[in-house]
Amino acid sequence: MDLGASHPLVDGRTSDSALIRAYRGQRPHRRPVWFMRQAGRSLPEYRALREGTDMLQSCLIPELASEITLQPVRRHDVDAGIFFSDIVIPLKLAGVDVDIVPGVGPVLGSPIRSAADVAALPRLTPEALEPIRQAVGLTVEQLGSTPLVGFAGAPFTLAAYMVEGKPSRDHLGPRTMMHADPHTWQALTEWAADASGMFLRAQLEAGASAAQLFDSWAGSLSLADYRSHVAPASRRALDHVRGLGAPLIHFGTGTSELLVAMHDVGVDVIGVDYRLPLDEANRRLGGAVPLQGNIDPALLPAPWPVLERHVRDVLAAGAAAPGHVVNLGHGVPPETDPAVLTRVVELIHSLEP
Ligand code: 1CP
Repeated sequence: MDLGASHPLVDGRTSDSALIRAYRGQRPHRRPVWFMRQAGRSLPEYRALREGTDMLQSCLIPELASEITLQPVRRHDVDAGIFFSDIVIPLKLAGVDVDIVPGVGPVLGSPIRSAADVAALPRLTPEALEPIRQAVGLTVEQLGSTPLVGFAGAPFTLAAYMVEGKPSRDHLGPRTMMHADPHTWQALTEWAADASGMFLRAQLEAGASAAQLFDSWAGSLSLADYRSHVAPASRRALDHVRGLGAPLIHFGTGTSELLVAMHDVGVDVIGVDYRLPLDEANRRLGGAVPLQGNIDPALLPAPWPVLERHVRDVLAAGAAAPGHVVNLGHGVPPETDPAVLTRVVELIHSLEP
């Protein structure tokens, strides 16, 4: 299965963009930049548009999701849009009782604790993903030569919410389950892999030019647990979109010790959080992997000269890698002044690539 002839990567709209060239390990005319969580609460126009519509509902109204995706691209002149959605959308579309509670995050009506709970999970169907395809289609029409990055949650991060039933700090529930009841754990992560894989595939087929797998909470795992109990499911999620020709990015936080294992599941690009300088990440990956990252979000409110020095340091460290896409080391904090993000983009675009 290939992307169709009218796909932006195939018809040439995005294939030569700075973003796609850097993801492919080249050095384009400017250092491309986008920000995780660039759409969302840091933007007044987002808050105005979302007024009165709950989070998951707004992801499923194609016109709304598309407009929210476009807002930061217009405002900041970033080199990519990130599709406005959420990692729990495939669960919602499968029929799982999940909601995003304001100020908390994803909450499940019935957490998954047993083999019977996993067996009772409803299956996601391709038809249920129609609002996602529509939203992506509307968005890429407007984006022109700016690529859209699609995304999904990795099976561990999704399973962490499903077992705990809500956000948690140490993810003890899922980390217990993978050892205490490995069969149930495997069935759960395979379910999550297929849901996320189908969600990724729907976005790529509808016009996204790259896809990022977020394993945001993988940093709570040991390397041994990651390799035995998590990596196989992440590989399975990506198997749904392998060979389409779109660059695949893998990102997590606190994953400095996992970078090689995260690359080994079969991705093109590694996203690095703010804890590890990019030259060291590049060294750990054998100098062979394009990198994305890793401006520390904590420095966004710092005085401009402090932030500017840090951004220049990130660019210098990223010059060591075969390709570098600038991003934050995690998402944009909601209280960020959007004018600062615009200024960071201007700075990066003004510097030698
Ligand atoms: O009311 C609101 O505005 C809700 C806040 C919000 C938003 C804007 C949530 C709830 N999700 C989103 C959108 C979203 N989520 C995007 C698209 C927007 C963009 O990036 O510009 C993306 C890529 C995500 C992905 C996501 N959701 C991740 C992985 C990325 C990361 O930040 O690590 C995770 C872990 C989630 C779960 C989630 N959804 C929402 C919240 C507050 C959380 C985190 C909860 C927790 O701390 O566990």
